[in-house]
Amino acid sequence: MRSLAAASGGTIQEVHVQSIDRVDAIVIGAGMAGLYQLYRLRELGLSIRVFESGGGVGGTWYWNRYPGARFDSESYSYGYSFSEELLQEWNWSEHFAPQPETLRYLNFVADKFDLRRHIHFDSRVTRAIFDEDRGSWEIETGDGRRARARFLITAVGPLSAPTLPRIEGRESFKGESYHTARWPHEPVDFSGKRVGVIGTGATGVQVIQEVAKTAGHLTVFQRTPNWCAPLHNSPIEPERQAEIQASYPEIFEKCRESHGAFLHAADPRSALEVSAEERVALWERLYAEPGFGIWMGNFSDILVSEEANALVSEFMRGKIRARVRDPEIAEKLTPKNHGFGTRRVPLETGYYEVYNQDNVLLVDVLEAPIQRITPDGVETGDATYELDLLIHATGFDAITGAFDRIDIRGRAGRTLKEKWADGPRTHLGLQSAGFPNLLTLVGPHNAATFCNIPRCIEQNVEWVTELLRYMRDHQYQRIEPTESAENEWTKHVYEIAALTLLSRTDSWFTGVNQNLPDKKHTFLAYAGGSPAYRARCNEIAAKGYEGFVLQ
Ligand code: NA7
Repeated sequence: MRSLAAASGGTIQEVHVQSIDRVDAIVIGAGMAGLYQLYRLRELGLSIRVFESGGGVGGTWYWNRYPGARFDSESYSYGYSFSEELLQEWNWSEHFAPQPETLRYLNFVADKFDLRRHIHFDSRVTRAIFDEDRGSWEIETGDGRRARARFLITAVGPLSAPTLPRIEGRESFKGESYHTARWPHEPVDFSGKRVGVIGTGATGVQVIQEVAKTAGHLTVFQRTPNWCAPLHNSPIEPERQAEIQASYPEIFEKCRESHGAFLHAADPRSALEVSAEERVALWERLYAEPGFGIWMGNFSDILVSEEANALVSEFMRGKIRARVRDPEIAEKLTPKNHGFGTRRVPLETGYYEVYNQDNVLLVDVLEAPIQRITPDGVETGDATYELDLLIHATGFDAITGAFDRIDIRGRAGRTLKEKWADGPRTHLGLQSAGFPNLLTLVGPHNAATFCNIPRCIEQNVEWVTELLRYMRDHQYQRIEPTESAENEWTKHVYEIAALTLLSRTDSWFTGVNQNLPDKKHTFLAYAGGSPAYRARCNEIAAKGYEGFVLQ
């Protein structure tokens, strides 16, 4: 294999349009997964080229620059764990860091490990074709680059393909208008403006509570209310910083043992086996604690038993009523069609209190659906809302969307989009039959999709790296799962999902996005938990990659 620099005749920027770079592995995406995969494969001695559609590293943290964007994971449980030096060098300023800090962190990582020189920025991969004769992948990008490699590794992110609302007249709005995941790099000023926000998912909640601070007037267009819980963020004091830096092994061990790789492990008891007083005591404690404890550290059956779930939902309903002054608004903010935790729980800081402000109006678009967007604002069935600025916090074509936006063709020219039209089919969420040497980090049906993502990213990347090492050592050129292993894994994913209330609730986990009427409703994540997933991946590797054909 020729090296990157040799293949391009100099620096990466000098690569000529249409020249084909030949490397060992192509990675799509320079977010958390892509950067770490690049680091590991380079360490293995492979030549790698990364293609990134953004103008810099960071993925999610590059794109999602909207005001209020921040971690819902404890900062120190979110950073990479692979480098002790990095852990000791980097100080998080807050327990739940804001987006600019995370982006700075990822830039720091890219510089520290000298990763940038392998990355093409502003370069979106549009096609990836498997060449059966050569046994390699060839990709093309929107900016006219071509590259060929034996391995194609996607690090495209589960929530990276934004979706705008399917509402008549959307393009006609004459004020400023942004999707939260395509936020401008320059600051946006809300002061004195009439701002509208469509969407009340985890993103909407973060942006609403921030915009409400300065907007002249804010109108929130809510379709489905979500069960939100307090984040309880705070700065990290110097003494705490020292403690954190001394206890990284314990922090990561705790994450490794918990279902979602968070610092919050479920209480093993059933909510139904304890007294009402004990239940409420735990819930009050979790509600008062920072982070996802109320979701991840709750009784073990709140996401599997309707009865347990109804109890915790009632507790959360009480909290909304206590925080929102107007009982009618409190009622509108209370979810009716799903129980607590069955969709992604938005963490908030004063979100409910926003609706006590005089400059904020909640419009329930279930009651009066949005009819159209006009040059001046939004029209619902019964009113017109004039706006200067409209924010779409309308989510993503989750988990499979970023794959569908690339024309990926495997053996016999079959597209991945066609193959996954009725739902993804994979082995371990890492490979799909008919697509040799394509490895999908944080892909559908991979535990990383329901996880404190960096923890699962590290597991995915390390597994892939060991696979490529194994293949090199044993002189294998090609890997592909068997149909039967794929069928078995897919069946397992659905069986596990069926045990949980998540699979019975419309959300991005189940592929429901009303702006994508053709998207198949199925279960896209893996709900069996990261410890079980990791054990299965390790077992398969230990058996010489059982369920995969190596040639
Ligand atoms: P989500 O959770 O998919 O939320 C999107 C929101 O936008 C949700 O409230 C939707 O209501 C709403 N939406 C979308 N289209 C419309 C239209 N046409 N009219 C009214 N309301 C609409 O995306 P987020 O970005 O908030 O969060 C995604 C993940 O990113 C999050 O879970 C974190 O893990 C990070 P609906 O629920 O469909 O009624």
